[in-house]
Amino acid sequence: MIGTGFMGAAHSQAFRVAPRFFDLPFHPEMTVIVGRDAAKTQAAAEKLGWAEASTDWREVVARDDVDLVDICSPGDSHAEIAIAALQAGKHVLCEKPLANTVEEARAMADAARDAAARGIRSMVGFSYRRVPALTFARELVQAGRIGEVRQARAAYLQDWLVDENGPMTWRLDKKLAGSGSLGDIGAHAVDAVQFITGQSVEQVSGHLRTFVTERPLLASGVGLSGTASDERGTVTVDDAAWFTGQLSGGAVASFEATRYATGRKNGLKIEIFGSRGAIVFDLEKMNELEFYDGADAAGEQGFRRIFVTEPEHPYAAAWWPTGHGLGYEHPFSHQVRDLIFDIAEERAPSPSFDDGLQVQQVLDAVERSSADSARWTTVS
Ligand code: SOE
Repeated sequence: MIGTGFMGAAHSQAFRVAPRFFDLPFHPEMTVIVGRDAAKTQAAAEKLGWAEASTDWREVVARDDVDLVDICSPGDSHAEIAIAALQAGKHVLCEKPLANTVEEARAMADAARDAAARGIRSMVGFSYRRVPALTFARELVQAGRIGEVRQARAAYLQDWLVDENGPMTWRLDKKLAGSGSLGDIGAHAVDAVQFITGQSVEQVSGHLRTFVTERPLLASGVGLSGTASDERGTVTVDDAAWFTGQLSGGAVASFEATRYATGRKNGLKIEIFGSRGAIVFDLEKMNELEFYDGADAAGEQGFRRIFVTEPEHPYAAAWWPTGHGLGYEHPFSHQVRDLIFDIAEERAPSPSFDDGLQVQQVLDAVERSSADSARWTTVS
């Protein structure tokens, strides 16, 4: 495990828990976690369940007793670590967005394809694909239950940056994070729409905006919960991104991503409208899916709320009795489950690094469009 922060903790939980709920072909052994600070990494190893701690990722990805490397560090380190791990013959799981730039993402996708020829697997961590209600939405749409998809709306809204005196975090530094709301959460919106509809974003018209351009530097602690110093730093990423897109199958889409939507905590709302029905998903109600079936009798039509907690639903049977819902952390376990099966059954995991590259190209097109008065820009 590379990284001891938010995602390092979420992915560690998944490796601890997945084998206890799913019958897996291999049992993951949590060998070593890597961070920059020796004492903090040792504490993280103990807390998160890793046998050892290290501050040297190069030494770790070369170890014979490491088969899988999970990259949860900030985006500026993804490419170097992933490529080294793949070349050392390790399977790789890498957090989204795949990289900070298209060039890095392309190098990673090339390395992943070379490694795949040697039986080495790689996956990018768009975990929300594995929220049961979202996976189920894709099943309905792909089975033609809403007919031909014409319109998609996706808004990923959070509010954790609303306080303009909240201290800087690495997520506000373009060098470390690549972009702001766009890559951190807009990437999820893009991936989810493409995953559900099976159509890819081909053209975009985008706007990016930074509301708070300077913040106090961090004196101690981590991120926004840390304490602010008297010195100030410059925010170099977007605070909000909004864009429209044309999809490969002829549908149109709109996307919003912001960490300034006061009152919205972790709302990823996705609406897909087709010629015969519609679906609505909201991450703040992640065990539910709304489904409008145009095949219902005329006087009985309306959105029905499906509680996606039944054994018939994706992943749900492994967990709790019917009706007992799941939370933010469960999709990470589903990710681990699927990756381990892919490795054991010698299958290409999904989403692949090529999928991660394609999302990166969408993000890049939005940035180019925004810099050019929102001109229609081809994803390339
Ligand atoms: C991870 O999947 C992730 O995108 C984080 O990187 C975001 O910061 C979080 O808000 C949503 O989940």
